[in-house]
Amino acid sequence: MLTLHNYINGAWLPPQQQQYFDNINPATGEVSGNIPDSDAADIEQAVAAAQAAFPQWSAMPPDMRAKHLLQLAAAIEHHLEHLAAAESADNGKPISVARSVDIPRAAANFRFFAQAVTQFSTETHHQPHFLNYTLRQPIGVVGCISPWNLPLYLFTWKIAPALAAGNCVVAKPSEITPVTAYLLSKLCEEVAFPKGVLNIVHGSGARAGQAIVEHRGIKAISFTGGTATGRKIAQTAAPLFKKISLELGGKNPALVFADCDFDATVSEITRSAFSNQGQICLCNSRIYVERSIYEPFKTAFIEKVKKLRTGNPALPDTQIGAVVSEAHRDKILSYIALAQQEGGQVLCGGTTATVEAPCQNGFFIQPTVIEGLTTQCRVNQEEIFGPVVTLQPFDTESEALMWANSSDYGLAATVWTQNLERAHRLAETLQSGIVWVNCWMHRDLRTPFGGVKHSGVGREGGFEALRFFTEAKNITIRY
Ligand code: TXE
Repeated sequence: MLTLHNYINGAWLPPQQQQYFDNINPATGEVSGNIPDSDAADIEQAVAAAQAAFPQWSAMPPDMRAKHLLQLAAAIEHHLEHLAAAESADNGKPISVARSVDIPRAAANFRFFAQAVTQFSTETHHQPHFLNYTLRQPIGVVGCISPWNLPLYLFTWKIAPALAAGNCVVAKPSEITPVTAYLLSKLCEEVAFPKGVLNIVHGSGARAGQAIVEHRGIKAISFTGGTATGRKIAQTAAPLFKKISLELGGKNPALVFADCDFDATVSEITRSAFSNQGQICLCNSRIYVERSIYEPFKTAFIEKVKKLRTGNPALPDTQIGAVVSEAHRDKILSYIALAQQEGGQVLCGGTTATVEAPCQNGFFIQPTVIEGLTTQCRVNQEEIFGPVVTLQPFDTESEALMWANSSDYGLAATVWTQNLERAHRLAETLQSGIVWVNCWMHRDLRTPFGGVKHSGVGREGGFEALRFFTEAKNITIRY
């Protein structure tokens, strides 16, 4: 049993109200620890620590700040095995995924933004006798709120640019998967990270999260999570004139054309549909296939999906682990039931999966493929965020495009074709922040990352993130 503490001003503190809730291991259903149920008083303490640390941290030359971030990156790499095991146990994801994706990416986030800030430059604009230049100054104390699907990966994706840009941070990981954020606080001590610069407070969204968004000393909020939560955060932050960056849900289409590289496409779509049990905002959940290859695609895809190994996430050859919680499992199952009511046929999966001890009470769902639904039905419009995808045949490119765009979401779309003109045409017209052609989730940390429509506001990644976490100040000199 691991009892977590808040990390404030370089010290580990219990929540002031001394209240905790249970942390549940989703693969076993058992209680694995206690999580502080922090409230506004704990956030107040964290903000005070961050404000006190700000003058020194923000005045530090970028390469010195970078040095501290690089030390954290190295510490994450040094403890990769321990962090990966903790992430897998906390989230239910296969250990192989935590080891090869989540934890390496957390280190890469710190390393990338450490380097980026040393290359971050500002603009000058010249007129006769006047020189305008722009300062990009850190905002002050900022709030970072992250979700449970890629816990340390997304937590550090926000914290790293915020710190690199010279801000001090009050951060809250998801209360469903808080352990690796807690372990990160231990690494801060190991590398003598300056006290008060990064403060990590644990607790629920309604109490601790809401207190971060409401606190007047916190000048910007970077959030990743559900669209409904994003709306609530925007409502709270707008009258306080806070900067916000919201990375929200997705209902991502895959457009598969008859001229695609068939085998590679079937393999990649299996990955894009079911990686991390479908719990990545970038996963493809609506798969549109050109009618002439619909039947062969369906057969090959189902065959591949049936071969995915669902099991104990701690075992090295498991490909599909547990979904994150009992409540989330039930939500996903309710969408599978809804699909049947809406006229869909389940081609594979469709129920919970039985996994042997010690995972007999865990929250497992078989990878599920459904056909026979219309684009407009709820299952094809609402984010399920689990191992459930739909297949639908299309006749023309314009029909596929119309269906792809007929969603409130617009995060990431994929296009599978060997026709270069078509690829460019669709890349331009898909309503989506990201379009991948013949690939999925290929990430370059320098690129803008984020969605349109209900998938979010603002962009993360590269200099976009450093711009978000700074205020531009224009200075004009007459000479
Ligand atoms: O996320 P929440 P939930 C989607 C997915 C999922 C749904 C709900 O469809 O089923 O969202 O998931 C904090 N003020 N995504 O409820 O609530 C919360 O404590 C401030 C997509 O688990 O959005 C956590 O740290 N903070 C997504 C974080 O917000 C608040 C990944 C995210 O939790 C808050 C996860 C409040 N009022 C879920 N309420 C993606 N885009 O990748 C909650 N939080």
